Parts: sequence; C-alpha cells; structure tokens
Amino acid sequence: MKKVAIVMGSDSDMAVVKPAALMLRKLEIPFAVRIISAHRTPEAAASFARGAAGEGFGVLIAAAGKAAHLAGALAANSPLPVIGIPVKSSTLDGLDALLSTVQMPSGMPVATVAIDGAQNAAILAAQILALGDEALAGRVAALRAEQTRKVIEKDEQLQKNIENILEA
Ligand code: RP5
Repeated sequence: MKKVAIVMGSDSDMAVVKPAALMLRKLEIPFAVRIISAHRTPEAAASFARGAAGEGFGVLIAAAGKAAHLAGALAANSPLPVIGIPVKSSTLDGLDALLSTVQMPSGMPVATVAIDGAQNAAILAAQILALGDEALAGRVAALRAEQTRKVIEKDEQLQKNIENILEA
C-alpha cells in the first residue's frame, strides 16, 4: 500500500498533527511523520518532495503555521496530491496560515482542510488512496458508519434526557 507523509514545519506543530497520525494508524495506512520547513530547510523540503513518489508515498500532508508555504513548496516539487493543514500558531489565529495554504496559483493545487483540521487531512488522504484499494475503501466506509451511529446514539440519549437537561 502507498504511504502517507505527514510533514510539519516545526516541532511546535506536533500537537495539531497528532490526530492525523492517529487516524492513519486507525485506518491501517502506513505513514511517516517529518519536521521539514519550507523556510528554514528549503533544500530538504524540495528534495523530500522530489523523492516522495519514488519512496512509496501516495499522498503528502503538509502542516504549517504563520506564512505557511510548506504545502505549496511540496506541491511545486512533487506530482503527488498535497493536502495542506493550516496551523493556528500565531497572533492571527491561523487565518494567516489558511490564506497562505489555500490561495495557490492555478496549475499548482493544494487541497486545504480547516485550520488545525488534521483528522480531515488524514481521512481525505485515505479516500484518495482508497480509490485504488478496496480493503481501505471498506475501512473508510466503516469509519463513516461508526460516526453516523455515534450521532444517532447521542440524539437518542438527548431525547431521553431533554427534560432533565432543561431543568438542570
Ligand atoms: C511555521 O511557523 C511552523 O509550521 C509553525 O507553525 C510556526 C512557528 O514555528 P516555531 O517558531 O514554533 O518553530 O513555520
């Protein structure tokens, strides 16, 4: 199976990135987690992206905050689909990273998830890989069924407890 790379611009992004790694593990997708900065280690970012397809990666996830150019820098150097996670790490609450990640020029796409939306980045990566992997498609479908069931259960609980909640 193709691997997913989770690349973050700084070790300070780890708490945001962790749910993506946990979701990939839950879906039994092999992954690597790396710290590579578009600004502080630009050569390493380019070289990692150039080699990623050859090393068995199928999707690249890039998490970065502030003037977040990591996703774009990887996309510029790899034909693989790149998913950007804008990280809330500054005084601008992640809006800076969101705009830096999402506003890619035509011809160089980055699929951008919500600010700190690591779990969705992993699920989107899984959906991309699942196009060519029926077993993985089954696991993604099971994940959806699980979350559907959880919402229905919560609604059932709410219907039972609504009067108590309103009286509390
Ligand atoms: C970005 O700048 C990183 O992705 C991180 O979100 C932010 C701050 O990095 P540190 O100064 O904490 O290393 O490049």
